[in-house]
Amino acid sequence: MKKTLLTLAVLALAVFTAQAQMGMGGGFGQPRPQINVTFDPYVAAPAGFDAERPGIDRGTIETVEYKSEFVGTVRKATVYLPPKFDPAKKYPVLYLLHGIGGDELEWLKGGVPNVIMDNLYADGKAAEMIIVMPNGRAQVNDRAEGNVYATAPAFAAFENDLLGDLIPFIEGKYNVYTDKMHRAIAGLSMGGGQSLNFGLGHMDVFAFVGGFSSAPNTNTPEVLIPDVAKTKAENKLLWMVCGSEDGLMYNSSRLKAFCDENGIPCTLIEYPGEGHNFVVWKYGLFNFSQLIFK
Ligand code: FER
Repeated sequence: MKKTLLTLAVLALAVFTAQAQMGMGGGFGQPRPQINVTFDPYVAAPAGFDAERPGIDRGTIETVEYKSEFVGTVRKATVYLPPKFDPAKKYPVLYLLHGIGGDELEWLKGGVPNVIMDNLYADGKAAEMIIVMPNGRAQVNDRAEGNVYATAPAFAAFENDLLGDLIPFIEGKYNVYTDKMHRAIAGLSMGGGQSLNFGLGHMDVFAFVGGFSSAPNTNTPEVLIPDVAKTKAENKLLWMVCGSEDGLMYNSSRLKAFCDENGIPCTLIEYPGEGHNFVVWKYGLFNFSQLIFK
C-alpha cells in the first residue's frame, strides 16, 4: 500500500514537472514573462523551398569520424558538400547543431538541409559552403537515450570537442578556409543555445552566429555580451528565429532586447503560429544560410 502511494506521488510529480516544462503555447521551458521586443519582419519562404526539385544539381552527404581527445572516443558528424563540390576549391564551413533529443542525423532526417541548400544553389542564392552537422552531446555515450534532459551538461562540454577536436579535424580533412570570416555556427534549440554561447564567446573563431528556437541553455545576455563594443566590432551576424507559440521565446527575446538597448545589430524573427518544430528550423536554415560568407 505504502509502495503504491509512493509510486502515485512520484508519477504525479513527473506529470507536474513535464507540464511545467511545456510552458505556454506548446513549447518547452518554464513559463517566462514575455519580453517586449520589436521583431524583425517575417517574410515567408517561397513554396517548395524544402521540397526536392527535379533536374537540379545535388550536393552529397557523407559521414565522417574523428578522434575526440576531449571525449576519448571516435565521434561521428554528418557533412553536406555542395553541388559540383571541387576538392581543389576552398570552402567556408557552417557548423549546424541539433537539439536535446537529436544527434548528428537529426538535421538530415527532420530538416532536409541538403534539399534546402540544393534549391538555394540552383537559384544562385547562397555562398558555396560545407555544412558540418556534429553530435553536440560530448560524452562517451552520445546517443539520445533515456532522460535526454540529463545530458544537458554534455551539450555545454561540446565547446571543448568542437574547438579542440572537430574543427581541427574538418580543417585537416577538407580544403576549407580557417579564419573566422569563413566559419559560421547555428543550431536548433539546445543547438541554438550552444551556437549563441560558443559563437559569441569565441568571436575570433566564428563571425556568423544563428540561434533557432534557442533553449534554456542559452546564457544570459550579460554573459553572452560582456563587452558591447567588442561584439559590435567582431560579430558579423547575430540572427535568430523562434515560433510565436514556442514557450522558449524568452531565451531569444531577452537577447534581442539587450542588443536593441545597446545598439548591437541583431535579428529576431517571430515565426507566426508555430511552436518548437522543424517548420521554424528549416526556415532558419533557409534564411541564415543566405546571409553568411557574403
Ligand atoms: C529545457 C527545455 C527545453 C531544457 C532544454 C530544452 C536544458 C531543449 C529542447 C530542445 O533541444 O529541443 O528546460 O533545459
